[in-house]
Amino acid sequence: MPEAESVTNVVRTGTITRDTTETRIALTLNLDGQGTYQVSTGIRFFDHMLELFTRHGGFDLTLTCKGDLDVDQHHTVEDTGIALGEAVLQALGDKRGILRAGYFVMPMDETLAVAAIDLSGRTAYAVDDQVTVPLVGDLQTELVTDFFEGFARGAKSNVHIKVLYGRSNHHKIEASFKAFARALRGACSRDERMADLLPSTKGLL
Ligand SMILES: [Mn+2]
Repeated sequence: MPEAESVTNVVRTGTITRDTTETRIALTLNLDGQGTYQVSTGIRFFDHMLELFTRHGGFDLTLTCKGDLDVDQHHTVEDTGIALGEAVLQALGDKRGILRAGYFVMPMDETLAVAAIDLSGRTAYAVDDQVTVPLVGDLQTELVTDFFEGFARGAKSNVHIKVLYGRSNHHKIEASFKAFARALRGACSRDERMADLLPSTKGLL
């Protein structure tokens, strides 16, 4: 029997250009990458989070965001989340043959974070990062929730993040992004046994 044309070797990428009066974003995400990145948002700690997201997810990411940081960081962080989610959605196409849902429990020294993702076609999010300070590095920490909300909207997905315990606020945010990356990596993974099937009984995702 001739070997069927397989989608399993196809590299899945999404490219998003998103221009508004608040942010200008250019982004290419490869879900089947090597963890390489070139990220510039103007917020160094946020870059750090997106870089380790890329490495832990096994993705490749090039991203520039020129946002209205003279207002504050809100638009930059939220819109980056939306664009990243849109890139995932684009890269996954009709979502046939993926695991669809994923979770990860990520320690970082004294901190433990849990992430769970369902690429369900529906938007919902719950974020409890236990952060107790307004700034970590140069990042306004309340925007961590806005990032994950933006991603959930862009990817039409359910995103749940919870830090169970920890002391360092840096670690709480970092463990959240690492758990998120690895949960997403799992959700996007190919399901070899059900390679041609949509992972839903509804017939649409
Ligand atoms: Mn760090």
